[in-house]
Amino acid sequence: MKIPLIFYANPNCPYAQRSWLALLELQVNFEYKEIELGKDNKTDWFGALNPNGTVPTIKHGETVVYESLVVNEYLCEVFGNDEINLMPREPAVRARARILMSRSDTKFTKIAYSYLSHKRNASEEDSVTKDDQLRIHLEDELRFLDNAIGLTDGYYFMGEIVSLVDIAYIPFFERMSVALAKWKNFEIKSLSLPHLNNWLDVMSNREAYQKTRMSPQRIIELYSRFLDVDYFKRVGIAQ
Ligand SMILES: N[C@@H](CCC(=O)N[C@@H](CS)C(=O)NCC(=O)O)C(=O)O
Repeated sequence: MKIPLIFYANPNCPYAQRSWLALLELQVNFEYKEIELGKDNKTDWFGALNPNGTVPTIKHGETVVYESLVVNEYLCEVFGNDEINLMPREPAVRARARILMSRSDTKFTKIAYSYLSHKRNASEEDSVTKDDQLRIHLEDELRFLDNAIGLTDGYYFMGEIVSLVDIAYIPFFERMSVALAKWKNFEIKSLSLPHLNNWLDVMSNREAYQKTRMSPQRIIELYSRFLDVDYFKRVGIAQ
């Protein structure tokens, strides 16, 4: 008998999207339970599953796992097989995959959301300089990522096969491509980042990704509200 898997998520959450993508790419059967953030995740029953009160969380039989990158490695270990696996086999290559995944949270998202959240005030010289510094920092990070893909023989971060690394980054690129263009006039696609821009095209064509992606209109609607209340600074994703 198959062990049931419940996936607690919210369609607006990029971290939950990571695990949704891993479930789809690994062709796992699961039950999707939508969690209303600020409400369901504050309940005792959800706190008993995940003391951090965050999505994604999964319950696989009696096993509960949370933290998107940890959930995704668990899914690979349990459901990956010789045909479909989202982690490389070689320990050295696995280590590189983990370094890149960790970087998506410790560097890329922080840098991108800090730039997006910075309110430029053209009348203040300092503010203009700060905005430029944040943009340059982001451009450097994007170049690093472009170079990381360029080091491999394939279109993906780990080479020819899609992996958890691609899955860790794509939900944030989805949001940033739209939000930075709208609020910062910053178009990732117009930069000379051949590997990264090719990766964005290749990822956009994946069936699993197409099932999980948010429309540009929805991103703008949601992020307008978030930026109005300085949400990204409040939750610590932006500095
Ligand atoms: N580090 C966590 C971050 C997850 C996270 O922050 N999720 C947000 C939604 S995008 C959440 O559940 N927030 C709780 C809340 O809004 O109350 C992960 O990778 O899973």
